[in-house]
Amino acid sequence: MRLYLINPSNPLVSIVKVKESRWNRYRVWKPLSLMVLAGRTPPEWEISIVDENLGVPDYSALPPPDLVGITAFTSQANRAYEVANHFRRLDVPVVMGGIHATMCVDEALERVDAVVTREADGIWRQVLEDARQGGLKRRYDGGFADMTDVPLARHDLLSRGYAFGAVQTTRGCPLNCSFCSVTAFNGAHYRQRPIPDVVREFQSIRERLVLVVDDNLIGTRPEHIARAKDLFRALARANLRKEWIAQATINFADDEELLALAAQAGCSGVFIGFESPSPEGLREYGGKFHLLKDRDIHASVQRIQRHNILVAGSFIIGLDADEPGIGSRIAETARRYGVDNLNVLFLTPLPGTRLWDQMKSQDRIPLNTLPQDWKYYTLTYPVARYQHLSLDGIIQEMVSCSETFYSVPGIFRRVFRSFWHRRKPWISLVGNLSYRGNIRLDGRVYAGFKRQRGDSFRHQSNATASPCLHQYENHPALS
Ligand code: B12
Ligand code: SF4
Repeated sequence: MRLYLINPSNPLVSIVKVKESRWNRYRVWKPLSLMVLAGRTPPEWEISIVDENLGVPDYSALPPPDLVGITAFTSQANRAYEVANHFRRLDVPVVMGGIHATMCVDEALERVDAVVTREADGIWRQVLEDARQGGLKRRYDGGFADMTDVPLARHDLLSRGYAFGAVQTTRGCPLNCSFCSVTAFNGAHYRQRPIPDVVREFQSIRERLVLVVDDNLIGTRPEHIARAKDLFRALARANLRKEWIAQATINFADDEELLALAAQAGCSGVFIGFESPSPEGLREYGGKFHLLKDRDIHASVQRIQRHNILVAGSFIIGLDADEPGIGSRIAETARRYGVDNLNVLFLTPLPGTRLWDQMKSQDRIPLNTLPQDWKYYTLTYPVARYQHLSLDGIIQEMVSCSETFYSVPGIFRRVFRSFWHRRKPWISLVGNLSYRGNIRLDGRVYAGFKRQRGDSFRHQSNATASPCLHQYENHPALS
């Protein structure tokens, strides 16, 4: 039995940029979901993982499979349906899973043979068995996986072309920020994989650099932090000779032992979501409000950096509190915090989030020709109507933010600082140049976006109901 597991490209994101800027090799990441599914697939299936972000193959030249599994974030949904259509025309059954199919079940069911909602670890073998017997059901629900039952991902199946390997150690997030899909998808309960499994999986990764995909590697409660310390001790003992980066909340800075253990375990950088430079902005959307308010963030960032760990700060532009001037305000705030890299994203109503419901009810989502418009839901396009910023205005704020933070003197200052403190100046340089290189590309991309979709922002929408279901918003795990 032959199985293709496909990660569809989003032509508007990395694929174009990878070709245009070689630094972006460091920003293409492995589709871990498919490697995890492969780890749960019985040996009678011959598996190929296709990551279209590295190049779209000529599917008709490949041997026809018995089953196709497609993953998709919302931004990839449109391409996912094109790929599904290709295989269904050949009578090959197509199963779709992942975040988008979960949040938009009905839309996906119209375009594929079966949908698996939520985490598929526990149900994937059943899906394969049904497919083998020709009895695929229309819909499966994996629920929340038992973390002792998450298989070791098949890292051997995607071994070339990436700068980073990928691993997951926890799922779920209790903070439930209104713009984020994680709590709705993975639940509010913070679940941790057994440490020996994580160490074994790290050992099976060939790349020296690894992305830990957890939404928050350290968690927020004392027992989470204690587990993170145990994990770091185990990774350090295993002497992996790897460097890894992860996402964490700012409370990472509050425990010197945690920081020291993370550094010993190979942590070389963390992404931290600061979301907004203003308390009003934070209060508006943040489950993180209480972690950030009244904190000396510059001192917290410095404490992390003292352990030779780079800090990339992430902000959102387009909150209701954001007024003209927000772009340079974010750049200035990030400079003041002393972060090594800055990543700013447009506030985007993703299906299944509270923000989606709110903006939808206020008729603030003009990009609603679905599924076609999903390709713009990359957080790098302004897809909504923003309270105090027009389409041109918000784009201008984004450009001015990038130009201010990634100015040549700004880059020089940060890289020199990393060099002076012996804090991975090369990584800092590559990161900064990669972002700077994208400013020019982004300008072209925004111009194209305005040409193609600018009109939608000028009329009030007459949208019909969205095909997305929000069936998990009242799930017990969220209460
Ligand atoms: C790592 C990551 C990335 C990596 C992507 C690596 C990759 N190629 O997969 C990078 C940094 C590149 C990235 C980029 C983006 N990301 Co991202 N990312 C994540 C993160 C943190 C973890 C994903 C992961 O690897 N999980 C581990 C695997 C094992 O879990 P999983 O993917 O959920 O897979 C399980 C199930 O979903 C299911 N499943 C998944 N696929 C399939 C397929 C089949 C056939 C079946 C049966 C089951 C199945 O089974 C798996 C095992 O249980 C998630 C947050 C999260 N918790 O999901 C956000 C998340 C997926 N990203 C998100 C977003 C918005 C983006 C961006 C659009 C925005 C941006 N600019 O950063 C871009 C999109 C790029 C693109 N290609 O279009 C949103 C997606 C929301 C949505 N509705 O689409 C999430 C949920 C975060 C959030 N804040 O809401 N991301
Ligand atoms: S803390 Fe991060 S993962 Fe958790 S809900 Fe907020 S944005 Fe999402």
